[in-house]
Amino acid sequence: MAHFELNGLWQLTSPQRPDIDIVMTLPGDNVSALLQAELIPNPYFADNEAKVRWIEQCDWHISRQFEVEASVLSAKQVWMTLTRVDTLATFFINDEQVLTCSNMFAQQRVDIKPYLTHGTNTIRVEFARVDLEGEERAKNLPFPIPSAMGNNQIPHMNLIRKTQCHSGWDWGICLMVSGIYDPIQIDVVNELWLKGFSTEQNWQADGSVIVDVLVEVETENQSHEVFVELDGMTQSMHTEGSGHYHFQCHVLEPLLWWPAGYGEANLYKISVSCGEQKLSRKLGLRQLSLNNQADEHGSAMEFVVNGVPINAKGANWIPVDAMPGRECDGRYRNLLQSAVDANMNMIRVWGGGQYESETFYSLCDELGLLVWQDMMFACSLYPSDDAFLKDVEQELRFQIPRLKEHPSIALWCGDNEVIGAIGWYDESKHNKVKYTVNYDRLNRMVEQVIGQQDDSRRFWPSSPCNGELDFGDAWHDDSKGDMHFWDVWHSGKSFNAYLNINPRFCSEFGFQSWPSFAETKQFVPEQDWNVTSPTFEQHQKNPRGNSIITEMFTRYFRFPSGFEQMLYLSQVQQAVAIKTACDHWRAISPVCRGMLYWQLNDNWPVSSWSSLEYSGRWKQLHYHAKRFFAPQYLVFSEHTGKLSLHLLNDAKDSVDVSAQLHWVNWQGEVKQTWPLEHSVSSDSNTVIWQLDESFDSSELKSGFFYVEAQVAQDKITNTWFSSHELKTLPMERTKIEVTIETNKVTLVADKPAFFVHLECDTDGKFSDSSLTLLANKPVTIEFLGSDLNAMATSLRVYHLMQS
Ligand code: BMA
Repeated sequence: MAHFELNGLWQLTSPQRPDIDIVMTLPGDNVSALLQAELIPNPYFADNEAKVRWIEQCDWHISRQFEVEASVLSAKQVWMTLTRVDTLATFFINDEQVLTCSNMFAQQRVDIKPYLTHGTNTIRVEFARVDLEGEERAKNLPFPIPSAMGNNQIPHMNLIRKTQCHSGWDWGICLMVSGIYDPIQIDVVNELWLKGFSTEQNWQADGSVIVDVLVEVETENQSHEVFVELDGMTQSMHTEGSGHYHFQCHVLEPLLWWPAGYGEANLYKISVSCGEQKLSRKLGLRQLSLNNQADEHGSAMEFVVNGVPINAKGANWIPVDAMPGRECDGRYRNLLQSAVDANMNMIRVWGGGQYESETFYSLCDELGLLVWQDMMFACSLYPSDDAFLKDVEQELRFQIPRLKEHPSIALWCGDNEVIGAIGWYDESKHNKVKYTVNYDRLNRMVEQVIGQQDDSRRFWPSSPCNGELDFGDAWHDDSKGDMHFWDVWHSGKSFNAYLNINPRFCSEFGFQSWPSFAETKQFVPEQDWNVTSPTFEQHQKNPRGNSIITEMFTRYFRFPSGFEQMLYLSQVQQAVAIKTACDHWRAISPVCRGMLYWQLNDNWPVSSWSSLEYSGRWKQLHYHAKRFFAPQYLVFSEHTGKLSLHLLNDAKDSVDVSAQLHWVNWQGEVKQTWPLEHSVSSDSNTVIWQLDESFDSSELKSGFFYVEAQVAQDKITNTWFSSHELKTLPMERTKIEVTIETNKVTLVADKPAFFVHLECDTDGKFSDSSLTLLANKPVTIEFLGSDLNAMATSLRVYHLMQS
């Protein structure tokens, strides 16, 4: 069986723009192609977004030629397989219509043999306007289905199965891209086609696992020998004709797959072969369940892997790039590696984006990142008529079997915030019963179809959600289910609001920052280096965003002295906000078993809630996350009424920790030290110190607590201030001496310095940053990048008192 792909160079044209005839690379998108051909300015630079919006008002055609040999024409069938076709696309081969696509998330397969001729063939794809189709569909609805116009700049996107944030979001540029983002696969089938295989794990009481393998073969009734290879064992079977063939492989002592921080993410290679055809994949052997048992606090929301309850720590994921043609393997790896480097073990694939590429899930498998997988619905209401349900069912019948093979997938979640959205729109607010039934028709179908494809994982109706058929307020009810807590950012409450809730699992909470100065230089012309400039306002999609950041400065900090310091301080503020939440929720462990902040990444350079900038650069929050998500962590908390130091150990083994707690005044004198030696068991939360009466609490404003500990290779530190209002604390002015030797940067401060942050204009992160420096205690930080010279010449060291 021959196999080829129709990737590479195509021609891009538009009937509305006869002047355009350029090259477009597949997999790829039309906007990237126009940019590459220099027909548009970079949409990510300055306020260029508006200058490229004409693209969405055109139809786009792509075409190429390919050669077909006689052997292809004599084959039984020639199958073309399409995935991630964005979105309303009609395919023609040699001017004959072959198929139409209208769901970016579905797979299409068609036998193209009847359309092929010997020699040169032409394939053409015509992409139609999604906005017009949306309007058409809206006219034919039995009742209005409101869409997320606060986020989307184009109405009725909810009626079309396309990545919802393509038309903009409260962090997203509106680029109504078209294109094809996976290779176009052509399979030339003769008498045999090894179509695919799926696996199921049946765990035995003795800890072994029987892997059931179902192999799909299509053949002209000949008999064949099929082989399945796993863990050094090979099974074979004689097959007669087309069908599904069942194999069983018994793995007696499985090396388990563990999430990051709990053990190795062991993977086995499994291969299925028949004749010359071979399919392989990686398999992770693990048991996973979701515990929702009622308890004294409400009911649990706890993932259990291989019998071990997991403290899920991580962030929400949005698409890598608003121009999907730029989503290359290297960028996926870089972002996901950064997640693991910050001690994350769970990523939520958010419903306004896309079912991700194979690259994404394979990396999560490899890195030990659990995946909370939303279905692709977000913040809008959605139809429940037969045509729409059928459309969605088709996508699930492709996506679920594909994704369920990945050990990283932990949960199927129905949507993002669609239950909540029933209460947001006038139409539905005033007719809740009708819209709730409408919601449930779609949600129920999604649940049923998922259940038919995979009964090994739980279905969770929505995020946030208090539980099955519970349409309560999961933005505020912290007793059950997963919560989205937005009272601080969107409702303007103080950081203390994080301390007033004890969520069982917080799957969204976030705080924005501006991009770093290094990032800013990449997309903001110098005359716009000002937070109210046209560029900055164009790159802030949350209408009150810049005001919230600035207003919060006035609550907590002394006002920054200029543009660069404003950028820096916005990232301090973001880190403090999210750390406040995570520190508290870790201190109440195991009540809270999950925290996924909004959001990990950016899909273009923008002011947002992300901890990684568009370039992949770590914001200060990301350095803090590395500390506050560490499996072993020391955290200060007052939730018991007394200032306490908790030692957290999330790992499944016990650990010995030897820590030093210091009380230090602003001048830098260490006034008191408590040596703390502890051996703590697995999955534990232990109070190892409390502030007692011997300490004069009226002194608390005269300094800060600083704790440091060594656990194996890792250093844990934490700093405690008596107030979030850092502006009220009489910190001293500090001078920091910086010396650079090759990739090592040594910092010495003459007084304590806080949020000491290193930034440079070249790629690469630092081994630590946004940290506390004690007086006259040198700290050496490594630069983890390649261009040492560029680092040394552009290095800037920021700290709080300098801002
Ligand atoms: C959440 C998300 C996104 C949004 C974010 C910030 O609720 O689901 O829709 O970007 O809030 O507002």
